[in-house]
Amino acid sequence: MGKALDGVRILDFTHVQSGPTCTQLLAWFGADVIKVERAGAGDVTREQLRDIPDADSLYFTMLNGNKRSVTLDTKNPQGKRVLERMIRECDVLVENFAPGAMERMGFSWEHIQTLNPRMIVASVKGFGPGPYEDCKVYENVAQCVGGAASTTGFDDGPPVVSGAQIGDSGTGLHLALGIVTALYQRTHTGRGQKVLAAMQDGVLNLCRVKLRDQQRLDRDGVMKEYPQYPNESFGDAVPRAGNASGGGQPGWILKCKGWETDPNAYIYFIAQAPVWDRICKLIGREEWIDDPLYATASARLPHLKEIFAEIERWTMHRTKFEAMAVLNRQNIPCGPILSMKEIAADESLRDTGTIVEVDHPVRGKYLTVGNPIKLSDSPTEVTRSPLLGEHTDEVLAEFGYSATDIRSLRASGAI
Ligand code: CAO
Repeated sequence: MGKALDGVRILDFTHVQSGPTCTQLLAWFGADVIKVERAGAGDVTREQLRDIPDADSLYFTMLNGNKRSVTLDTKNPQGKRVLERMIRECDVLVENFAPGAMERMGFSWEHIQTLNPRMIVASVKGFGPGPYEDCKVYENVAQCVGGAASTTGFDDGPPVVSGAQIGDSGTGLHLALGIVTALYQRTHTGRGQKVLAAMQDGVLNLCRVKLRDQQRLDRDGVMKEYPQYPNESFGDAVPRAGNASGGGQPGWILKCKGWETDPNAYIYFIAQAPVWDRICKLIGREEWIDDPLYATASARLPHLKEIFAEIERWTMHRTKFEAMAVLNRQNIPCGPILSMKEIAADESLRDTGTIVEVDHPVRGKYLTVGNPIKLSDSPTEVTRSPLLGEHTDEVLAEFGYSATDIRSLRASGAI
């Protein structure tokens, strides 16, 4: 069966996490992703957080599946000529170097355009144009400058960053959408274009409900679904909301049986208005169904702490999975707090290809997260990440280099 991006050739200059997430997705959709790395070193994550000596780390292997690896010194004059030939014949160049690195290498947007006007040049940067555009940025910096950290955590504690890599992987997703959109536009215009996904912008996009709340706070001085209401005062910026829901249905994390020893014996419980009567019956508080202090969603807002404490008296006597089963039978939205250990063992995630076991010639078997986006006509087969320079000869031959050319390039240090 064909793949959605069959025939799309991508020159992948990405490293660390944000860019590699993007190109891995495009590879899963069928693009030929040629990862260009520095000879002898490669993507720095190959050796970061290593768990097996001399084997590419899980950090690298889980972000670079389905790609081919070429080593090329793009600062070597012969290496530059190889890169120019590759640019002429590829569709997309993706990079997430520090600002200015492509220009310092001699590959500005203008130069790339003269080589190949159809080329799409896609970049992740920390910031868009403005006072910080020259700054290097990593995941947690992005979470802080995009508004996520100031709105995450509890009111009486410091800002908190999320375990979800919304700065890196989130921006990689945004970039991937920009690339496929530009590829589509090129089918009408014949022209390439620049695609920029700034990490600050990507995080803010994922935090848009908090900018919604800032404007509500500016207008009303209070937000009634926040845990600060009605007992504590609000400042002038959106406060940290603990585990409150970011939407219109109140929610909270509640203890389940075993919470004293198991850090993940909890469930997220949503007190959804349409099932309020079922919640009341389940926890033995039928009188709340008609009590004007509890009967409507707005009447309940000042009592959310008390309501969730009462529901927790029910959940504490069930495991999170027992609670999940009972609540779902009643159509009450909820979700157990799953640990990574539980997720790794989840059979249904393996059945759908969301968790995949891959075999690697040096490290052996490892688990990775497969393609979270399922296309009915473009199935994903997850394959292992490449060894450093594994495909240099193969790829250069495809770009017209003979065995003699490749030997001489190797002798010059270009590859
Ligand atoms: N041949 C020759 N040189 C190469 C090369 C190759 N194949 N591949 C990379 N290089 C060079 C680059 O040209 C650059 O050289 P100069 O500094 O002389 O221009 C150099 O390697 C290092 O690139 P870098 O500055 O991007 O790397 P860094 O480790 O100093 O910074 C990072 C890393 C991530 C902070 C920075 O790349 C960045 O801010 N990127 C944009 C934002 C981003 O994606 N952040 C997410 C990172 S994941 O948390």
